[in-house]
Amino acid sequence: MRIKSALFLTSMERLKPFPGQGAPEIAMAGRSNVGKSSLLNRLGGSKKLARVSAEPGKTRLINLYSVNEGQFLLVDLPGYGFARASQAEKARWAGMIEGYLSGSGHLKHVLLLVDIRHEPTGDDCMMVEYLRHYGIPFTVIANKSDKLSRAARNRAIPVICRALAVQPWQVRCVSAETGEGLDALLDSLDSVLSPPDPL
Ligand SMILES: Nc1nc2c(ncn2[C@@H]2O[C@H](COP(=O)(O)OP(=O)(O)OP(=O)(O)O)[C@@H](O)[C@H]2O)c(=O)[nH]1
Ligand SMILES: [Mg+2]
Repeated sequence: MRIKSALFLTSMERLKPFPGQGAPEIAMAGRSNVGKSSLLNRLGGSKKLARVSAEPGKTRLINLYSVNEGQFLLVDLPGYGFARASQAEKARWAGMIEGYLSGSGHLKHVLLLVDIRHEPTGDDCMMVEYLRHYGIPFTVIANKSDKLSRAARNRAIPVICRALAVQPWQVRCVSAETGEGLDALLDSLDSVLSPPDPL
């Protein structure tokens, strides 16, 4: 698939009805600073769609973007595991993320981003358990592949698979910085958005 247009639709602290609701949704989840907003900008073809920052904790609301004039919505979620946040803030974020994931009737798939250089954390494992519990299909996106050599990537993927109890085919190596792996990721979204008819 090709993304021809992506437009900011709305921001919300908790799920509520919004204009444009009803299109299939693909959400980006992951720890703070793994590159969710960067990936969204890269996919949408504009650095100005979502705010990116070297400081963790940049995205603090659920941000929705309409792709290809409503073909589907990309949802940029606040990052979890932000060490400097207060307990109250962490609880508020968890409520926001869980409220969205469990409450959206239109969520088709979650792109669960991790930083390819780091072993997934307990928070990542909890997110995977949560997605499994609610039966939400997901793909693990190992972002920042530009930071590692090919040999180091090949060592990193099994570590990610083991930590999250996923198979290698459930992990995609990408770089929001260079665009590597994104054409294949977009192609895989075709089948997410229009699953084959049952036999
Ligand atoms: N080298 C490299 N840097 C990246 C890549 N993706 C993101 N970054 C950098 O990582 C930092 C965090 O990126 P964001 O997109 O703001 O991360 P986020 O996951 O949205 O963070 P929160 O909004 O805090 O949850 C920024 O400095 C980005 O430039 C990548 O593929 N390669
Ligand atoms: Mg962000």
